[in-house]
Amino acid sequence: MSDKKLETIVSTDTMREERVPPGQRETHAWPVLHYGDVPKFDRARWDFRVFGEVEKPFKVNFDEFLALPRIQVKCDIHCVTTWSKLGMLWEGVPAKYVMERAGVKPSAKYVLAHCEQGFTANLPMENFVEPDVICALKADGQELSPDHGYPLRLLVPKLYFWKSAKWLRGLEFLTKDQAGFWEQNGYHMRGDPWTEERYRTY
Ligand SMILES: Nc1nc2c(c(=O)[nH]1)N[C@H]1C(S)=C(S)[C@@H](COP(=O)(O)O)O[C@H]1N2
Ligand SMILES: [Mo]
Repeated sequence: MSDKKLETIVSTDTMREERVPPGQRETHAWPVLHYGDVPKFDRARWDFRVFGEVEKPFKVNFDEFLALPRIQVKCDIHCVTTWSKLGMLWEGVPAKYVMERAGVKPSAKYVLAHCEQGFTANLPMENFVEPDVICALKADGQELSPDHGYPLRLLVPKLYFWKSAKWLRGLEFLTKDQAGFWEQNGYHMRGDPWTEERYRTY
């Protein structure tokens, strides 16, 4: 399948006059940041689960996941440790596809991303439904490297990059917000870089 045939969504933040949010600096490198070890990928045991406040929970294996519809997303990323990387091109399965296939209930107000080794990240539904949110398999034309989340990570370009959970294995829809790993450790429940929602104040 040629990349040229994929629809490309341009994240609205890349159209701002000032691309770098307050307190951030542009980097051209792509630093690696995470807690713990890089998990080994076990293709035979890997699955991706969508569950919680949905009409039709589902589970797919790796080959089935690779066959799902994809889009490309042009966006910037902003790490809370103050680096921003501009103009990336990502590829993956749109959040919209996941929501439609699972039949997300109106009662779903939050999303919890579940990853290898029990890592989690939470975000409000209103941020998850943005058209630039994908379950990403590729960045800048390459499969993700093990360090950057191979084979799959969440990509939420308009929130701080810690919400873009690496080694993603599932998405849970929730009625009530539930703090993920970094959120339990003091980071913000939403994490909007433009208003510097870096830390929890409650
Ligand atoms: N599974 C997992 N995903 C994670 C993290 C983590 O600790 N575990 N850290 C987050 C943080 S704090 C950041 S800044 C980004 C960094 O992604 P990168 O290493 O690809 O730059 O991954 C996010 N995703
Ligand atoms: Mo981070």
